[in-house]
Amino acid sequence: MADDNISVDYNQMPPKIIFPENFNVASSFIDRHVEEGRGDRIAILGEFGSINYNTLQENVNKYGNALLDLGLSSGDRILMMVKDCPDFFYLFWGAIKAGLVPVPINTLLRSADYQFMIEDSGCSLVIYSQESCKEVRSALEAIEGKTILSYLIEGEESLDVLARKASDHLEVVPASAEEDCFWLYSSGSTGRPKGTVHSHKDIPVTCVYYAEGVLGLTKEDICFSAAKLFFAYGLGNAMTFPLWVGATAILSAAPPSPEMTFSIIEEFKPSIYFGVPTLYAAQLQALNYSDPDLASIKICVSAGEALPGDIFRRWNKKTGMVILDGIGSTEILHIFISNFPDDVKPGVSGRLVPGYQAKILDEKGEIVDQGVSGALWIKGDSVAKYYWKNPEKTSKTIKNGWINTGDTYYQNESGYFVYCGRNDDMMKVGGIWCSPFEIEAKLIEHPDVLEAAVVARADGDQLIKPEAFIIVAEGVTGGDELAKRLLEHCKGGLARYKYPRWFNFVDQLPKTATGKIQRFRLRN
Ligand code: 3UK
Repeated sequence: MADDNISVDYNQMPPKIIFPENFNVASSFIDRHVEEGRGDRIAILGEFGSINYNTLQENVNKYGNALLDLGLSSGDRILMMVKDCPDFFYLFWGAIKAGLVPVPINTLLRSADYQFMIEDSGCSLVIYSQESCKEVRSALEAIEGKTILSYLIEGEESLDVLARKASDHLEVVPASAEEDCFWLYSSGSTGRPKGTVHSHKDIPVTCVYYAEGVLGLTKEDICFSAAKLFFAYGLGNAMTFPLWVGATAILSAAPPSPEMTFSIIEEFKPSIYFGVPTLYAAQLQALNYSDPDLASIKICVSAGEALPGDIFRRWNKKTGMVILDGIGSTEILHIFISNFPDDVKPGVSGRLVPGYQAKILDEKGEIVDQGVSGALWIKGDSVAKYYWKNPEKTSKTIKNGWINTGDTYYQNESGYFVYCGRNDDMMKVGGIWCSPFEIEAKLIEHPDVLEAAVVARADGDQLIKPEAFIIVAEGVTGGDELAKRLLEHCKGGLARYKYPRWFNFVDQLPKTATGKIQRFRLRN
């Protein structure tokens, strides 16, 4: 067995990870703990109780067998619109162990988004939670000429029912470190989401470089992520990181809110808490009238969007804790530039995580001088191999192992990386992508709207939200009444977080000579 297992030489800097020739990542994250005698330790914790590593392995095997019993074969994709629950683990790892490719999908999307992803991925199976049932079913119904196999994850006639009847013995399907393992969909400002294909090795790389290297995670830790498992951020925080070191993950399907996070922290006592800036801001407000016991937390992490220095300082004053801001991406899988427990600076993304390389380029593709901003490119062993069915985008974004993050950065005089915004018009709202084009398209659908432009605007907490500038149709008057109707219209067809927080009615929009809206001129 020993030669089949991954080994890490921690004496080297960055640690050197040695993959056996035959490597399926499910062996290291599921089976290894049972084989090494940690089967009785708790892997998952929540309202549903606690699940140890023995039970985890047993269920992973059952789910893997249930998938194979459905007739799926090597390399088949399984889309997962699954809320945070133990079955997410069973399905994800059962698929990988059986040689199938799981694709976790944002559970907050709408049927048109799901329809695109189902068709684009050419998936063989869709598994969804009850909460996503309506949107997923209407997406499946809209697909013509092909019936895609689909199951609820739990309940009557669900995958869970099939799994309970399946064998709990499953041989791991041989794979290799470089082979396709799982995908995540990443958003673009124009165009459609892109299937980002990750290899087996990418998961352990993020665990060794960031979870162990920066956070110093050990098997004694209890991880709690407010970001859900379908984000690369949550997938690492609440699943792959704890499963790598044999630690415990807390799961909750409830939407993150200050009350939800505080009650989980008090009940389950995590040692590491992973949040996003908007939630830290909301928690700070809630701390004005509540006094939860946060004493179990050793480390607070923030990612998904830039953490304003002010939120860092207020959190520190109120709780006595620092927040480690770090930037990660779906393509790089997790955080590659970060603050460190012994080196924290408010308002900067931090230093390179050992194992990754960075370069900042000007428009000509030349490396800029220190202090000058440019496009941030990253190289490292967790970078996605390619975008599914998108060779053009792949060759533009990933070059010789280097990937263009799409972010503008400079390195300050002390060598810290400072975030200056995106190179495109995309914005992050509560850590989730939001395309101005998509909101504009929705607004323009409304008969009272002639033209619309949506830009990012910082609210009172210095957090980004969409703001709309609208030219009304002839004979229509702009104002609060219309704003209210447009708000309802947006909420009707877009994911919950994608609606303008401010409406401005204007006579003109700034345009280039070629008629492109100059969004940067609308930002203030
Ligand atoms: C932005 C940040 C400034 C930045 C992610 C941690 O967010 C994650 O992945 P996504 O693919 O988005 C990537 C983009 O989001 N961003 C993320 N973190 C920060 N900007 N400061 C930050 N700390 O534009 C980046 O290119 O959704 C975060 C771990 C894994 C992830 N996938």
